[in-house]
Amino acid sequence: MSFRRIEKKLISGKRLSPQDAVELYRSDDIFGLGLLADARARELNGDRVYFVRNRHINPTNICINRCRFCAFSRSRGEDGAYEMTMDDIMRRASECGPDTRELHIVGGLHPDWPFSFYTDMLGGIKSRFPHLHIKAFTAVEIDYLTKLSGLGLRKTINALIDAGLGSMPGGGAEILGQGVRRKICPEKVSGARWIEVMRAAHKAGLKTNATMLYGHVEKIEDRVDHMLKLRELQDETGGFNAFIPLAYQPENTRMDGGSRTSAFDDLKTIAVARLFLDNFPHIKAYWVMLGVKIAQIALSFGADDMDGTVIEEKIAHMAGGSSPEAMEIGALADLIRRAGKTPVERNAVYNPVERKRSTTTATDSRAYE
Ligand code: V47
Ligand code: SF4
Repeated sequence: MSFRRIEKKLISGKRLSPQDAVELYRSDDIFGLGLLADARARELNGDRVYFVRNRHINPTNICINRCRFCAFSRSRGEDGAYEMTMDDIMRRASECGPDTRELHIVGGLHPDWPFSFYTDMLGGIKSRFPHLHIKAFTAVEIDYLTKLSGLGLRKTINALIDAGLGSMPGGGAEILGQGVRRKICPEKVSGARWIEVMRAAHKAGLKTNATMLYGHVEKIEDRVDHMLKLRELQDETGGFNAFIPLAYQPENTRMDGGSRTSAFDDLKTIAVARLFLDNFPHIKAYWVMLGVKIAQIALSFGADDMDGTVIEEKIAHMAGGSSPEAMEIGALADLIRRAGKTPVERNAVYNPVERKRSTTTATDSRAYE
């Protein structure tokens, strides 16, 4: 394949076509691809790499969908099924220090919890811990909450915003094409519905992310088609903050076989995403799924965000993920610095956090020390 042709296209500001993206994926010139993607990331974000002090809460793993790739979910009454009480959730929120910026809350589609459980949870957290930004509910959960509330999509989203929802994570997207979805998550809402929910969320003023679960049964063309659907919605709404490729973790799932993704595939996916998703401000190297070392290398392949401290990650770890369950803030900043980039602590919606340098009023919103 000719990198020159694609390079020329990029230099002249032309968009990559889906065929270009497939071609880039098929190339084994990982260095050439990395250079192109890193140059693009630098145009957008300089040498800055973002991270956030956050904490995950997964209120329940009981889920009516039981996606085949998901080792986290259980049916009601099954071994390992759990549901947190409101007190359990509040205790976890209360454990966040004053510098924590974001709570990331996602869980299973519980068969019995009413809509009021979710609004009470948001309201309870916001009234006790107003400094915490709540990034919660995948588009799949929002679709389910719409059924529980009976209010329709727009009003359900507005009710959640009124209760304290600040933004939405990007989960549940998997591969948006229906052929793959039928094989890996037949009970889940369609890719078209996922897009519809995200469109409604963006129109209601919420920023969201978008993920892609890769490395299972999908083909390269399915990945590119997935990214094309995201790029088209982003052209329309501008509501996406970050694209997050999620490397499939194959253990304890209900899919036959499957192996871990290769480092080559992980880095190519980050790089192709950076080049093809030209309207996404950020590409996240999610260290939980990639492993810390590949996530660090991904910073030279177009990624400009490392997510955060995370704390109590369950979804990847129940599927055999071997990365740590949390990262210290200093260790994250150090990883970024050692990759030759500048660590920038951000809040949930990518504004740099102003940190006091000393007891004086001087602040430095860029370099993390
Ligand atoms: O929706 C489930 C995926 C997602 C497996 O938006 C799996 O900032 C790999 O979306 N192997 C939840 N992936 C996680 C998620 C996320 C994580 C971090 C940050 C953000 C963000 C979003 O995890 C699910 C599903 O797509 N998942 N099982 C598995 N075995
Ligand atoms: Fe349920 Fe989400 Fe797991 Fe699917 S991926 S089974 S919707 S928790």
